Amino acid sequence: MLKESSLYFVTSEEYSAGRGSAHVTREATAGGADIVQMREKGKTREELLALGGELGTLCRKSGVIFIVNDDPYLAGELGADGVHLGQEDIKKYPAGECRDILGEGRIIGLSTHSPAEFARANDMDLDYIAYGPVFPTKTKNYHIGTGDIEQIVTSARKPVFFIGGINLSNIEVLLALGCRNFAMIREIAEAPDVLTKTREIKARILRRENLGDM
Ligand code: 3NM
Repeated sequence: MLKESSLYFVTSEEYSAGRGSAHVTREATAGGADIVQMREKGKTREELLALGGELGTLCRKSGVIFIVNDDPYLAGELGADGVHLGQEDIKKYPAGECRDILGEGRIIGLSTHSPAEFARANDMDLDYIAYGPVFPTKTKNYHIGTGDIEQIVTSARKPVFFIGGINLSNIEVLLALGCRNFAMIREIAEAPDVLTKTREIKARILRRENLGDM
């Protein structure tokens, strides 16, 4: 289900310029986002169930993978394609337990924030790993830079989604280092024209794929 090169949109109503996440997600999926993660820190479980129902339906209609942040039970209740865990979440819900909760064939992803965390995740029963924040971002008070990325790319045994402060201009640095999968909030959610911006980012990622590994 996960592709060789892909664009992963992470929702955040806080950074959506006054628009709802369902609206922004509809535009992002129309523009070519391959994966959508519902990540809404300020919402109650009830609100997440309502929004998640809406996002799940529109992702299914457009053949987009739908992931729920933090909570495998919520992901299961929503019939999502998978769950994305942070370093604290996975202590509470180890990957095997998530598979029991979610059932066969579901996707489990984990955030990592250093080469050491990445190396541990590389040995776990996960479907993908997120690595970041690569560049400065509003949602974290630090970033880890690009120094270790080549080593991350060459050692990875599953798809790696680079995240944190990525935009249409600095993505060039990551593409040149061999990165193929990218996750973003603000570059997409804050865009005045979400559809066009998503389409531009996706085209840039796929152009890299078409050029091969030269
Ligand atoms: N997780 P933006 S960075 C949600 O490094 C999140 O694990 C990160 O938002 C991590 O694209 C990040 O606006 C924020 O920088 C991504």
